[in-house]
Amino acid sequence: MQDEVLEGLSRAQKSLPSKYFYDERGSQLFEQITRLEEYYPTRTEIGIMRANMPDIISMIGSGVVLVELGSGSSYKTRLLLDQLPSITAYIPVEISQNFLADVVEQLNLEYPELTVHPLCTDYTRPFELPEINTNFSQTIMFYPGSTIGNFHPDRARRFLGTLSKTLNPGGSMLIGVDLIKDTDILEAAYNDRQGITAAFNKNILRHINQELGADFNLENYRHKAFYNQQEDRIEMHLVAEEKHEVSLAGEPFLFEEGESIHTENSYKYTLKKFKELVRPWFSVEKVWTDTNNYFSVQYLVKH
Ligand code: AVJ
Repeated sequence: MQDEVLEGLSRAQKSLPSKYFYDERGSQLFEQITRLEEYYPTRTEIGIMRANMPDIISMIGSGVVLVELGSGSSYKTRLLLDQLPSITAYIPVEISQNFLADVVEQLNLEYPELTVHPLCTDYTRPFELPEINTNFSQTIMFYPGSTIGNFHPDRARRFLGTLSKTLNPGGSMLIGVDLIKDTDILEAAYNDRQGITAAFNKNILRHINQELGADFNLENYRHKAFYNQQEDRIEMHLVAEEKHEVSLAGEPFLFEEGESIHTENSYKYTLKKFKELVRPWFSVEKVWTDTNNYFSVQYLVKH
């Protein structure tokens, strides 16, 4: 973490990896974001899944191993677990040991029949799935929330390529992908009136203070989020309100007034562009969207 943070803060455009939003407080704040009026992705994705569940279930089939990338405790996971007729095993892949342990405990209580094989790892690096001794028909990866949007498209393509190597041919992926839409709607989703997204953005500095002993003063920064139309992405930044210095690992970092730290990209896609992105590894077998075409849930099959 220290290497990545030092590297990001040493660039001409200072930046921080967005995965460091998610300490305990960050995860709570994100949870609050998902319930905001302005933040359409979560409720739209859930709506798409609920409206198309029979279709989704029939695409997935029975006797599968379900692998979920990231937090496995969500409402969306339960939608699948409740509806899939027979599932051989469920593998939540999650970097936080504590969080993973809670998920497993909770699922064991709620789904006593379900075989859960947790895997504690950073899923953005190559990993191997635990060996399953029971027969299963296919492996299906579940990657909801448009988290894929945090990667630059080139990285997203390489990342999906790495994931596809852990799948057999015919293995599949159920993925949530946020779509390009009116700029006002996009920008409102990342600039909520209650300031929850601003608190979430600033929390990355608190997390770094706590973990690496930096001395960021959160009050020196203001939240900024806007849609970059050339790059098809929402950018989040923390903008220094005045000139100041921050020290981290014995190194000083100078901030000019108005200088920003780029904390997150959230890429938005057209269906066509996403199809081209995955083409080296996956065929898009099915796309479900909402009536506004705000969001998509896609069923990809490895070829
Ligand atoms: C969890 C990465 C999908 O990009 O919309 C929400 C994170 N950032 N509000 C997104 C986020 C600001 C979110 N993802």
